[in-house]
Amino acid sequence: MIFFFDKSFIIILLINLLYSQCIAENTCFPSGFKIGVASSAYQTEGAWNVSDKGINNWDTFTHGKNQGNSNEDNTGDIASDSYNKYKEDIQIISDIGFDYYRLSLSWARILPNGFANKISEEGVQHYKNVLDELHAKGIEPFVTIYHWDHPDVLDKLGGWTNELMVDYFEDYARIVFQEFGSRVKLWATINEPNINCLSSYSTGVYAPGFKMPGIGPYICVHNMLKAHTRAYEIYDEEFRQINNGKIGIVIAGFYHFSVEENDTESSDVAFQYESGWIAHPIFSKNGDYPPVMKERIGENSKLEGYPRSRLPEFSPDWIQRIKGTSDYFGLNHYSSNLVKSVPKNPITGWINDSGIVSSVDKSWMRAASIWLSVVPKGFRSILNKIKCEYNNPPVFITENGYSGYANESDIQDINRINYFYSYIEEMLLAINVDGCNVHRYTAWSILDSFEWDMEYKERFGIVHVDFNNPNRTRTPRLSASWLGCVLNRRKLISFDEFNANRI
Ligand SMILES: *[C@@H]1O[C@H](CO)[C@@H](O)[C@H](O)[C@H]1NC(C)=O
Ligand SMILES: *[C@@H]1O[C@H](CO)[C@@H](O)[C@H](O)[C@H]1NC(C)=O
Ligand SMILES: *[C@@H]1O[C@H](CO)[C@@H](O)[C@H](O)[C@H]1NC(C)=O
Ligand SMILES: *[C@@H]1O[C@H](CO)[C@@H](O)[C@H](O)[C@H]1NC(C)=O
Ligand SMILES: CC(=O)N[C@H]1CO[C@H](CO)[C@@H](O)[C@@H]1O
Repeated sequence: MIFFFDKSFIIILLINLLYSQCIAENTCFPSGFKIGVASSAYQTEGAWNVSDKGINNWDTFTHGKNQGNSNEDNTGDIASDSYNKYKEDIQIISDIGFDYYRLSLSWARILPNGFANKISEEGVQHYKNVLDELHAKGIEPFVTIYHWDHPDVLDKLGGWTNELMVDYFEDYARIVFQEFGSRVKLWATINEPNINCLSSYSTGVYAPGFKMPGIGPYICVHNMLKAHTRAYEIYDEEFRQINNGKIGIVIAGFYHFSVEENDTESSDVAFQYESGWIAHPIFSKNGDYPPVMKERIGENSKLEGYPRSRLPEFSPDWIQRIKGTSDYFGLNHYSSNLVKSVPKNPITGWINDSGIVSSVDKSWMRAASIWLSVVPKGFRSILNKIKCEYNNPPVFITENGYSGYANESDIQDINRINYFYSYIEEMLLAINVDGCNVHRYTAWSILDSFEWDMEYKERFGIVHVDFNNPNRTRTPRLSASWLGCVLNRRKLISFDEFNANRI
């Protein structure tokens, strides 16, 4: 029994004991689990007209609201000024102790003409500086190639409703891999195609502001799925061997709870119309759009007299090509809702193309954003849905966060800490109890920033930004220091425990 006195054996025993204790308490992250924080280019950078940067879709859209004038109050012209203050931001990220930083690139800063015939040296150099600064601080960059901003000239050509956007995106992606491939090991192609396409081409609250419900969003997602696939293929064929990184897509997903207890269908149908719209073509065994979308949109289109479905069809070749083009499932999850099935009406067909109506439970606490109810248990549910639907793929949580009001002084953001705590707790149950394959967790967002149609009215930052001060002064909120404590201990820590250890 000599081995019993072996030091390393006793250490392993101790580690196992501690590990089983933290599993029992559901406070520990799996070994190798990484925690990061995110932002996006248009929301934070500002510097809309520096050097030879081209005008992008959001410059045009926001300036249009001001009769063509620049105005820092409701545009991203200055935003959080991160273009100029990136070193300060990276220092803050490093001080909190994050493992990685998810940021996006401004297409118009890199390709001012929109096309690949001219690369901006200054634009490329800016991002090399940012990436070098991250590496110098030991922070891993996680780069989103497209987070909703593109050169305005491409919008003049129809934006994402123009199928040639697939080629333009391919050219842009190749340049991005060439320029930054040695500095970046983790890529996301496109952020939330469903939200982007619905807001840009159905409700019209995002650039370019078109209202073409039932048509625009389906074409937009169709082209984005192809563009994503081309970028994935290029990385695979031309860069993976040299750069040895990972590349995937970021998908938005609520969890949808059925209102009626006997309803076994509506939760799944709602999932298919939201996350499944993007995920089914990429992650399912058979590929292509979810069968329920093809059926119901086809039926509605027929009733409406269209000669073909408003949901475009993929050729068998594209179905095969799109399948499997993601090294991880990037999930942006914030909230949940309640859903109910409505039977097909023989004359008007499926309501909302889906046969689903949604609502929220009035008892749920709401953040500043009208769409953001606090429903932590939905996080565990959607992780289990992804596990079951797509055979437990590796999942990276690419966004999760809570919005406060701009008019509230909220440096002591206890609501945000409670949100993070309760959501991370449910994520850990999904991992430690249910066996969901989650590898990363990304808090949204590092800074207060331009919140798209909500401008500066909602604040997601764990760091406050003073937009009335030309210096855009940064002040870390309490949630930044709580997350710092979680990172330091590598353990989910309650607010009380955190508070007791503060001076
Ligand atoms: C850039 O835009 C700002 C307004 O946001 C304006 O004051 C400035 O003159 C512009 N700079 C250049 C180089 O056009
Ligand atoms: C569930 O039960 C309610 C009330 O009995 C009924 O009206 C409804 O049609 C049922 N729904 C389903 C999906 O079976
Ligand atoms: C802040 O604005 C929101 C929405 O306009 C409002 O409901 C809330 O009462 C305001 N809070 C304060 C402290 O003024
Ligand atoms: C902005 O920062 C500069 C340099 O740190 C400082 O001198 C100036 O007072 C600040 N301005 C405001 C309005 O805080
Ligand atoms: C998301 C969406 O389009 N919801 C609509 C579903 O249908 C009902 C009834 O027509 C509308 O009120 C919703 O806006």
